[in-house]
Amino acid sequence: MSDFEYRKNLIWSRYEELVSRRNLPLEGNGVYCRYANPVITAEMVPPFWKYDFNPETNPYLMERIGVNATLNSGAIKLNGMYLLIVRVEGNDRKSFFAVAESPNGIDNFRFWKRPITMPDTDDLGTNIYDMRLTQHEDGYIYGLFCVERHDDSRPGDLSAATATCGIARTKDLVKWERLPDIKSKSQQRNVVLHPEFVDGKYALYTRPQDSFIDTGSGGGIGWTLIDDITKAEITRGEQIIDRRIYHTIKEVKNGEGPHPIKTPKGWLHLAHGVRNCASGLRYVLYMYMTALDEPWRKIASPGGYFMAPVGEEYMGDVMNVLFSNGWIADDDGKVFIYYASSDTRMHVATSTIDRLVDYCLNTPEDGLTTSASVETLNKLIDRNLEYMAMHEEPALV
Ligand code: BGC
Ligand code: BMA
Repeated sequence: MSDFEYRKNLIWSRYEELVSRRNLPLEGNGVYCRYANPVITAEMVPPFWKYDFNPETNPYLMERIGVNATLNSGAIKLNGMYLLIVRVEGNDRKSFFAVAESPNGIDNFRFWKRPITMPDTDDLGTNIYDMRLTQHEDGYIYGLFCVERHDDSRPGDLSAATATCGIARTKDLVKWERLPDIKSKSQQRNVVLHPEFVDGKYALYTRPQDSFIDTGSGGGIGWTLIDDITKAEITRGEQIIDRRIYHTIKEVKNGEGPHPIKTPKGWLHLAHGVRNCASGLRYVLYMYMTALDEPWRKIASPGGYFMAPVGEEYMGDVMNVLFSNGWIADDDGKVFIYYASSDTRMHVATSTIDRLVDYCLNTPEDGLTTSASVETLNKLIDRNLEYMAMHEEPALV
């Protein structure tokens, strides 16, 4: 066998092994279960996106186009299939969107043949990423994502950039109609479309920020109503519905993850929170709940993070980051939480609506001081000691 044939077999068998391997749940904390393997990695991108398989034009069978990472994916269930709109980042640091599909939501994810060709607006973006998918009651599936451009008002600074919310809609995730970017007086990186009309209008979760990286005076996750989604403009101001707070997991920044899930007890929200430290920004996931009839009114705010990186999740291109912009709630109440670790790979964790509601309603709030935390802890210890004494379990303590 020629070296070319040998390497070709190796490339395909490694790919097949990865895209068809089973994924098994790990023991969890009762709130959710992680899984043994990531669901999508850069190695699971089809080999024909990377190699030229013609021996005449690529005699050494070298990789021609490299893929750096598969991360921050939007998620949706369509026609019984679990679909992720993956942010695929090339070695050139340009991201693009590509759909990967699985029959069960936890393994066997395979990319469709081609990435999405997203139509541009007149003002060409340099990079697009982090799509939130919303199946809206108007009948369209919307994708809202960040469009990054160089900030030409600062010509001397090559790293000066702007973040704007791009918006496109589709019925099948194949053909996309690009709408004008959302007009907003501040920069916007994490905008999410609420799935229902509110007072007959489209509703957005926003994240006002003073500059490209810093949120500055931007107080947290915002809420606003939009008159016309085909010419979206934030004109009513943004009501801050989940604030950043000193010495919490969302001190420096926060942002809505995927759109909230409707439950009989309220809307379940998944978000990311950021706090700084000597080794850089730490991104974790947290949850909150809002009222069913007033999705902007917070009714539960479990303290601390819901998920933070563990083990190899800490490591990757941007260390110490968990980020989520996709989850799927199944009809039977199961929830698939898709999250990326360290801007490198995609994972899944599973839970149920009932467990997540219980988590939100019964996890103590952050009391904002050490004294309050110890007081909260002592209350749990008291209740447990009393319960255990009554039930003759003293040997345990
Ligand atoms: C990157 C994003 C990152 C943002 C802020 C962008 O250039 O592509 O992944 O979140 O900068 O750091
Ligand atoms: C951002 C996000 C993500 C990324 C994170 C960590 O601000 O929007 O794209 O995962 O930083 O780099």
